[in-house]
Amino acid sequence: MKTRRQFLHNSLFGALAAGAGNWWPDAPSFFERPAKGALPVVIATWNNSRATAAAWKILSAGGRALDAVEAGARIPEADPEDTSVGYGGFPDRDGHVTLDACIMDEFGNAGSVSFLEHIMHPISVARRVMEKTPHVMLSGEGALQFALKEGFPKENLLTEKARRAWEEWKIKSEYKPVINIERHDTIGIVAVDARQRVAGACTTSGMAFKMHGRVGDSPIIGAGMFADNEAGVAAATGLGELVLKTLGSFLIVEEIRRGKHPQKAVETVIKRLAQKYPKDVAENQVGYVALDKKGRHGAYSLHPGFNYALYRQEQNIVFEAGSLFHK
Ligand code: SD4
Repeated sequence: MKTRRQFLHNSLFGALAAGAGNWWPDAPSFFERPAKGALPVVIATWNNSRATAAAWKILSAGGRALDAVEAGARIPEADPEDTSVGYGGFPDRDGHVTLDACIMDEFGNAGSVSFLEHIMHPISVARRVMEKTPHVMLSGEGALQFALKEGFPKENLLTEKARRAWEEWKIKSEYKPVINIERHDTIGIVAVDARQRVAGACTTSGMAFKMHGRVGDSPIIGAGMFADNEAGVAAATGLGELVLKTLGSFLIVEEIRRGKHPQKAVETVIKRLAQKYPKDVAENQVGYVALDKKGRHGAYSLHPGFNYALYRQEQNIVFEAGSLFHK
């Protein structure tokens, strides 16, 4: 008869052996070394090359991917000309600028804020949620109270430009999202540092003139962004409702974990979206950026017009992404 100790030993050994298939061969990038010069690397949605430059400053000095993506995300957050992120973001249909953001580090820690008003840097509040609370997500008034307690200043984020756009929108009050008419939007920024640590951040004022209280994909871990140090990291932009329904960033990282190149992974997920929601994808844009642990990148969207900033090997370049549909 087996002793209890033998039984435990055998079960544990058996479970590890059986489970090995799940956490070893599925994560080839965990073992393979990146090509020389492939790291560090940072990629951001849209023409956010000032953000990738801020991130690169940290990465090229041997810094941590988490610090890099936070520094990058703070650039459009503070830019009054960027009408999709932070200060200067277009308000909801009641005139409130409400912000969503999330962040993840190489340990799988995550922090997020949604429906946050009056704070210029929601990405840094999300990081505080991650580091200073036992929670992942704070929302609305509670997120604001936490931010104020942490010393973030309360500010008016509605610029004159955004207020005028809202006044104009109110004339027709047409509640209809549009495919990226501007060449910038939500920033998703993801990085792998020189020590092969991954991190990601995503921050937005969400859909312009949305319903009051609407929260998109950007603060939702796995939808707007997802990072897993065994595989890679991905982030989304575009119509949050579509990203939410497919947990796109999570799915991309899982495809990478199964051995796909990040480019193939983002293409797979965009195709999945089109198969599942053929009507919705016709008139709406979604785009993704992704990196694997080896520093290889991917970017792809539903429609033409999506671009991304890639900083690697001392070069910061904005590229046009490929798309599933063509003009
Ligand atoms: C959202 N994906 O809130 C974000 C940002 C956005 O067009 O609306 N981009 O849905």
